[in-house]
Amino acid sequence: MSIDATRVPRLTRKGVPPKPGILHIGPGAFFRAFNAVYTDDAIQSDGGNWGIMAYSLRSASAFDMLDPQGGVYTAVTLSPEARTPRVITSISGVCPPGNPKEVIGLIETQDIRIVSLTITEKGYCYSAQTGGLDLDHPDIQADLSGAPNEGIRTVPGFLVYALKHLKDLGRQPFTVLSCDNLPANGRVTRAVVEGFARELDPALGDWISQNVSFPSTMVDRITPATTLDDIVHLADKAGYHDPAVVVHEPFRQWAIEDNFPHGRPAWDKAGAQMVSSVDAHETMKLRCLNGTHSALAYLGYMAGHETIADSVAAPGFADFCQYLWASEIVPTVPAPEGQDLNAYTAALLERYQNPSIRHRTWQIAMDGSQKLPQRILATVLDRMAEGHASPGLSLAIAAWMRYVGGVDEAGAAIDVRDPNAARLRSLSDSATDPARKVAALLTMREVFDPKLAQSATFQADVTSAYLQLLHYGAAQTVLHFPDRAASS
Ligand code: CS2
Repeated sequence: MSIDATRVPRLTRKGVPPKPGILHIGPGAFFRAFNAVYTDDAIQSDGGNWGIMAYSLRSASAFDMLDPQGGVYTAVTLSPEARTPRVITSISGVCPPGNPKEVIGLIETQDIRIVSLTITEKGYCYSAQTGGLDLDHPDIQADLSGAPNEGIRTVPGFLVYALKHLKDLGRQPFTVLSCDNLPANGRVTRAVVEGFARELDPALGDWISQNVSFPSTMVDRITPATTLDDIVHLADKAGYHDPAVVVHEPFRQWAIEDNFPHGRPAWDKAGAQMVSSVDAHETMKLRCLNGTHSALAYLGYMAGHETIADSVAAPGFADFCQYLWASEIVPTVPAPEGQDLNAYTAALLERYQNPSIRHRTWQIAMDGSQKLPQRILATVLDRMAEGHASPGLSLAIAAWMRYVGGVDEAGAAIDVRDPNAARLRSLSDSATDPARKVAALLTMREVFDPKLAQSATFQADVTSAYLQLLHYGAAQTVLHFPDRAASS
């Protein structure tokens, strides 16, 4: 399928873009389906110079798609019944990738007051082991040794060079707003930014610590990668070509710590919850949604399902999900004020079942080594501290171990995308005996807390789940859960 450019014209901006106040790093599909939509709503309801300059340190794809359209694009809401397109105009402009010096200059001249981020877990170069910046990361080492005009590879490096520039000019800093699925994402961002700054110049580290605000946020909207089909559908329906179109579910939730010394858009008028702490929202969302998403991604992929909707439609998978929430996850989650967790998880299952959302298990399976700790292992650890086993989550972990082994149940190769893919594969290949494979993978310190890695019962639970997956396959193991888990 391809687009006939003579048949439909390209989407272009009509009217003047909003004056910018935000620089957003990581202008991928999630940002376009979430941050830019909330900001569009906020500008429409309350005005303000809060347009967004979009920027990627390295990737040209957003620039190539959005720049010819003057930054405008279409966000399509996919409900089970309808596809509803809406043109989003909150992006003021798109910076070409690279050119960090120019972008830092733009922060100064355009009076950018917020730099927001959707850079995925690995973009932070955070080490959970040290609770700070991963100083062994080769890109961090490169950024620490180079000047900004020689190219910046990491977001912590970019933020520090930008803040240093403002400090040197005697200007006020910007607020840094992390919008990634990490617990305490503001505190993590502060830790890596201050860590980088202190390596460069301790006084800069102190200035950032005293002057820069890093509110934490909880973000939620299911946004599968755009497909060619989505682009064609839109061209047929709306009569224009928009390669930057994004598709997303109707649901959205944004909880934000209200700590913006230099102002912010009226995101509250767009439905965002401005709160004093997002910790409870974040734990709820990471464990209930992302935890089961990852469980469904590995088990669903191994069972041969392409999407989350296909997985939860298969026998036993929805029951397995319900079991995970009711018996293992929700008991560890403190409810945010005014939130009923049973209603929350019931709504989650409906969101997963939305047949219009074709969210690939392979997409969610990416970067598991960066996701498992906060999505699944933190829950297992909390349960262990109370003396409880987690057979369902152990099955999800075993499915991840099967997945990173790189071969599916039909013997075909899996395209494992993970910054640690090579190490995971070699740990998996280091033994033929399944119990030894599990033991080898448990030595990944970036993934498994020593309390888990050294727990004989946890290791036995994961090994027994791994053996079941090996002998019966994922579809049968899920279908007969928890009977087989109890009998093994
Ligand atoms: C998903 C998330 O890709 C993934 O890992 O679990 O992107 C998920 O769809 C969002 O967090 C939903 O808000």
